[in-house]
Amino acid sequence: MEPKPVEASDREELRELQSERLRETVAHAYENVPFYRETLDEMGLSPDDIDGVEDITKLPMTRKEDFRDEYPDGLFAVDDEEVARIHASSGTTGKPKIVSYTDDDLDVWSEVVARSLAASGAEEGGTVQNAYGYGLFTGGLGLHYGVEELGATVIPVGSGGTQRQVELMTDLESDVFTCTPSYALYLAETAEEMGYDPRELPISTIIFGAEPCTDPMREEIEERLDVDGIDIYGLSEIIGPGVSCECHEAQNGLHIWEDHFYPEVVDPRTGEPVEEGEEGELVLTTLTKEALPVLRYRTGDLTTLNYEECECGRTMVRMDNVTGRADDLLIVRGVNLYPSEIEHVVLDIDGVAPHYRIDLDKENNLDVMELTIECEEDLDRSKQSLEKEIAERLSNVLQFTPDELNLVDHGEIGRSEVGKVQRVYDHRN
Ligand code: DLL
Repeated sequence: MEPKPVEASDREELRELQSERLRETVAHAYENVPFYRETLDEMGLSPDDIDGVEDITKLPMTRKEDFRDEYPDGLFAVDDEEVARIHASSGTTGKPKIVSYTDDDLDVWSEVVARSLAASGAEEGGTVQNAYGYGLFTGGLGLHYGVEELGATVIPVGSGGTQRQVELMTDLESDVFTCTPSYALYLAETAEEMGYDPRELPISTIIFGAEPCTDPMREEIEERLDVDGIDIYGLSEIIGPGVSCECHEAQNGLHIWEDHFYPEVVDPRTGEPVEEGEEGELVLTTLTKEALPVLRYRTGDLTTLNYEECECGRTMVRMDNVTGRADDLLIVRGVNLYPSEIEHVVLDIDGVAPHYRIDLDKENNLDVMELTIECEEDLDRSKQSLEKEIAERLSNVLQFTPDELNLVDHGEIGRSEVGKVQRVYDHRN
């Protein structure tokens, strides 16, 4: 499907629209959210000081802790009667972040997810099988209403029940499957165990998100299931899935729907904007949210913005796929490492299956890291040679060798059918 006109806006016109919406958002937040009013007052800033997006860096940043401190509804900008829906995002610790939507917010959400689906190649009249969890998690219902908005058929299976997923997609000829990247691999394994050839399943596109997916992992998904793997990104605090999505034409960066979300990239240590094209932490401002306007939200996600024209015709900026978060950084005996860097090196090696876990511990006050990796089912080389290659590559590329490297057989690392995959287990505290 052709992009909607707004997706291919003239960038000057887009900037004007963003500026107008930013002014409205700041005024709305100031008038209706005591947290923002107090913060702006303390900074000696009035909404009138914000003329347009060029002034955005004057505004305060919002952090995850602010959601926790204002739990449950301190950041809401509308009365209870106007809230049409609540979702929540659970962190590993503490209270969940509660997020809310008015009817208009839900319309915007459906619209941006429908755009994402269209960008992925999904079509009106097609069939989308949705395997994101329904409930407080934004994945299930977020995708669901986007599919309806697109005019496709949604099969609301939700997460888990993998054999049933396989049977349903075969019987109902689903074209598109939506799930986390780790679940896409689990689907392939389950289909194989059931006697299907995963490449022969009817789905031609998998729209994956909610957790990081490195390039080798994406290749594995595309190869094993013979699909286009399309990355969709989003977070509850901003709206849910549908902040940005790849187009199937380029599959090279996720178009951010900039008429609703204003992106910046900052240095995660200082919060200062980075040079254009440099990597840093994504900061997002909502431009149209009513129930929960959010100014300059520190997402924690690391990315780069690319303003070059895209072959699909969309002019909206592309963000690099997110393979790490600023707080994912592992510091092991002073060496800084991201789990995604390890994944990148390891999954590129022949014989390695895309399942691994990292365990961190302390021994005699020293950090120790144990890396456990699964071998492919039909491993056609010796485990010793594989182990040697993994250790050498890690040492060459990352100047790092795990204290313990375990190669285990296919299926030995637990799979999770629901929720987000966990690969790092830090037992140090
Ligand atoms: O995960 C929303 C979502 C649902 C996105 C379904 C895509 C598909 P939260 O549970 O609030 O919302 O988690 C948001 O998940 O800050 C990222 O760290 C991570 N994340 C989301 N999408 C991606 C992605 C949903 N495509 C947090 N790649 C975000 C990497 C992602 N990380």
